[in-house]
Amino acid sequence: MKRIVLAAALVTALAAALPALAATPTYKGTVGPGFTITMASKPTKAGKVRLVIADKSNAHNFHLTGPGVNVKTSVSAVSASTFTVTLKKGTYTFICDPHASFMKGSFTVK
Ligand SMILES: [Cu+2]
Repeated sequence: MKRIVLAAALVTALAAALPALAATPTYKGTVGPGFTITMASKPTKAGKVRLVIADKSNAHNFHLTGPGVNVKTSVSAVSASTFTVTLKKGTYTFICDPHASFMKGSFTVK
């Protein structure tokens, strides 16, 4: 009987932990192939997020900076990259480094 209670407790603990692991929200960013840089949707809450970046040009990159975060793709490569970052309260900016004056965007985390 004790064993059954223990097993039930373990299942309950796993069931509680799994959704938390699976719940890392994913956000998609795209740069290129033209002179565009976008995020399909933007994070608004602090915490861990997964960024899936499609860098579709060898003339542009996707560079995200903000509190505690500085990740980027290569300018010279066409790539698909995934970054897991922890966002804090503040403003984050994503740019293409060679064309930062006009290829840019931002979002604010509260
Ligand atoms: Cu660019």
